[in-house]
Amino acid sequence: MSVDVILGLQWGDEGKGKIVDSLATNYDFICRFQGGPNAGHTLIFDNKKYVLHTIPSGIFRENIKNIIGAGVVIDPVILGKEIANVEQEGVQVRKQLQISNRAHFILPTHRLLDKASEADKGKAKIGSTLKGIGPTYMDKTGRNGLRYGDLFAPGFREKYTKLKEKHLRLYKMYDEVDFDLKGEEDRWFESLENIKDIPHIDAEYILNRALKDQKDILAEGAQGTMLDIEYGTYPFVTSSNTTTSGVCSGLGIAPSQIKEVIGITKAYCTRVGSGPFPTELFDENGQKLQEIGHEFGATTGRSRRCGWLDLPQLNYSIMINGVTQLVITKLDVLSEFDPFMVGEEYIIDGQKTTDLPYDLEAQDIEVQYRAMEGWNKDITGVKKFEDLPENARNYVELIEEQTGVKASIVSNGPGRDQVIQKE
Ligand code: 2SA
Ligand code: MG
Repeated sequence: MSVDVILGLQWGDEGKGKIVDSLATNYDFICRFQGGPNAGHTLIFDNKKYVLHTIPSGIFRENIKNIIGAGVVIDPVILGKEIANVEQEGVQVRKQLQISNRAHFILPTHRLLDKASEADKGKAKIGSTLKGIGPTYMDKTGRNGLRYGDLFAPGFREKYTKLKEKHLRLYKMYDEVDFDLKGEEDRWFESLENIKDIPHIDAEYILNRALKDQKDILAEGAQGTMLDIEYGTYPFVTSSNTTTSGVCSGLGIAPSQIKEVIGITKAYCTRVGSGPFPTELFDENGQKLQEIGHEFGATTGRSRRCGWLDLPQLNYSIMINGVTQLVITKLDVLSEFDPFMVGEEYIIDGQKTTDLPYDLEAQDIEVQYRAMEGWNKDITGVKKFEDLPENARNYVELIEEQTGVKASIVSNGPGRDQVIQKE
């Protein structure tokens, strides 16, 4: 019937996986539309933790089809491992998962180039996850890529070799990095055999026909708005469109099909990798947020930089995505802060503004904060919005007021059931 979107409004790790999992039963299809195994979507239920990188977060719900769309890039080694892990839990992956013929492959040499390019940048490195994301999207837009559907057509090996050889010529530009190409290639081809029987589909037809048949689709974003190739903090971004527009190109559906855009924001901010972050904290509060919030990369284990919520940044993301409802996650992490802060305005060259400059990094930004009273109380067991302490409710209402968007869900812990429906 329509497509709803869930995406991150910050720099990723807003808790999208958990929210997708908890809303999944309302949908017939859950689809990833961009990014690749640089994503780490964490789901916790039955006292177990699962991290998904390429597979959509609806995979643990029966009777839901999970689709990896055209805009996604796939590393067969990582996908093969994910499939094995999920299968161990009794999920019938081969029935529930389908892959677009148009999705591009990450080759071992894409990862080699990612590593060499980051090393070459030295201090100016992006802080990439080293999963080969940038080089793969470069080959896609450069019209050299290898697609999932190619695996089932003649000449796959030849196409692979041609692309690999091009990569090795490019690699000569860089200083050598440590990389076992032979071993990586062997694993890559072995893994192809493991994933080959996942149905490969023309996802654009499947999804558009499903919409005609009154089915509901949820598009699951990866990374966050500030990592969008167009509107993020360029060049410290990922290489895909992480925003609502990426849903249309990444799944082959029209903008008119999109109904709800559910924007996920943490109650504070984090960023992993390099690049500007106006409300970043370098004091004990930053460390405390990191510890209490367990702020470590789900894919690389890197520690995440932490700071207060940034309203100009949040409003920018809401604007770019056309957010219709907010989900505020990790509110429980703030229970131990009194007071805590929220960034309200920037001062750039002596001028107050709530607009994000196009090059956040080039500007000397001073953030004006509002102090918020804490609630000093564990809220992880709260089930109803009315039962939250007054100051916690005040904070949620302040965010709603300052953004003009209502919060539909507040999340107060990592578990599947730790979600408070608000409206
Ligand atoms: P890349 O690998 O080329 O996409 O990296 C480019 C920038 O994008 C950032 N990035 C991310 N930021 C937050 N979370 C991501 N996923 C993992 C997670 C990351 C991890 O869920 O924790 O485990 O470290 C993600 N993926 C990419 C990246 O840090 C670069 O700044
Ligand atoms: Mg993550």
